[in-house]
Amino acid sequence: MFEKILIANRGEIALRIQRACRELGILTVAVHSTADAEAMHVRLADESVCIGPPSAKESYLNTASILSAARITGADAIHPGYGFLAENAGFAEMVEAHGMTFIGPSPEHIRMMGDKIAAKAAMARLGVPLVAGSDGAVPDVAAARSVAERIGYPVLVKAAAGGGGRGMKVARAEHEVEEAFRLARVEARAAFGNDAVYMEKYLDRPRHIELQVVADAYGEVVHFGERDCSLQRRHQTLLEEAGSPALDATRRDRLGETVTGALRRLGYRNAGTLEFLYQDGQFAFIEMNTRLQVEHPVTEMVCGVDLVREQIRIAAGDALGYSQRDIRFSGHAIECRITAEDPETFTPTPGRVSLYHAPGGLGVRVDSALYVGYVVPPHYDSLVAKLIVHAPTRAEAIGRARRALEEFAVLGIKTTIPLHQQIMEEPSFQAGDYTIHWLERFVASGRAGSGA
Ligand code: MV4
Repeated sequence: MFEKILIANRGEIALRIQRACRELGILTVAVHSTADAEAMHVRLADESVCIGPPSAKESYLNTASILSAARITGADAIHPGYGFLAENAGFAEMVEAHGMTFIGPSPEHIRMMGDKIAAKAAMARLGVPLVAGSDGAVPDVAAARSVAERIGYPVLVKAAAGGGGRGMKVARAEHEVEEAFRLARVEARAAFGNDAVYMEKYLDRPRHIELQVVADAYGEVVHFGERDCSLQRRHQTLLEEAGSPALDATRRDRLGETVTGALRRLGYRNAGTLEFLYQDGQFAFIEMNTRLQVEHPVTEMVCGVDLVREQIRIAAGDALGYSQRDIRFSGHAIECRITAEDPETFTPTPGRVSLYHAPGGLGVRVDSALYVGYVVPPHYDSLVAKLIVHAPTRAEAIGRARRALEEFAVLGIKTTIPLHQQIMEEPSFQAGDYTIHWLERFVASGRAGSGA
């Protein structure tokens, strides 16, 4: 097992990884920008190294600085968390070239899944269902027209290097294809330096459901069920659930079997998440994330597993030591992402936290790096806390979330806590009746306002 892990991240996820390390008896090294000198992840680590100025590019994305920090402190592995360098295949290679272990998949698999065309081709070959679309990259407008003709309108043009919605354009009829194709290409080139695009049939009211997988270095692959991440606005997820209100155990098992079989044949290792669109009872694979995700705690609560511990054990060469039939799903979990934003306008509100009181009690978990007197810096993601509730049924989980949100006190900055409280009161949310468009409409309806 490793003796010392450098955690190349900040905030709640850096703390989350430190906690797993400590329980495994592993020392931790925090890295931080000058803006994060007083941050909780620095205070709680065994050692810390300043790696640069506030801008992420010069600190948390500064590979040279992070690798030297690892060298100097004698770390034998690096955990990247999510975001920043988590899906950077070149960084994973550099870590290994410096004689350390990257806690994640192989650089080859990170690179493959970063190219959405390659990822889809691999999954198609392995029997995972896809949306109807182009067979690989679409070279020009004429080819785009003929794909659209074959699959039917509306269609989406997507960037191969995309994700998060950038470089994605819809065409609802033939006269819109040329513009969609050109805009997607231009946006993709500007955002990713790669203008390859592909096409899919546009699904108009899908849910976003993802499957958590974990694989060891010896071919054992298991899944820990699905998460429903449909409640999002402008590609930022606000709330996640495990399991999905739209699935039953039979559908989950069937999808899980297809996916674990595929990843076994691919030789995938460590944790990963396959993203699907789910509409009219059909799954369509869209992307695979080769990292630990923000919303991993809902899976941990329903499966009773420590996913970060599993990532570390696998990277150290441990066998999983259990198989799919040992995994049980118990109850329902909901995560509310609490960000330092105005709950009505979504404008970031960095500043000093003057009071902080986290909820507790049965089935309540809070992952946060906040404390009284902490100043939320303006330079990074605005996520400041995750409230995770777990209960025997979904209705009880909603009741528990309501109670916990009421107890939660964060003063000095605005947060999205009131918005979460309003969502919990909405009958269609309570019924589990929502798609990826639900939150946008809820916010537009004014029911998310302060007067509701
Ligand atoms: C789609 C889609 C509808 N049809 N693909 C958005 C970002 C990227 N991760 C995939 N995305 C979508 N792909 C087809 N064929 C709708 C979306 C989409 C979406 C997907 C998941 C979560 C939130 C979303 C918000 C808007 C659009």
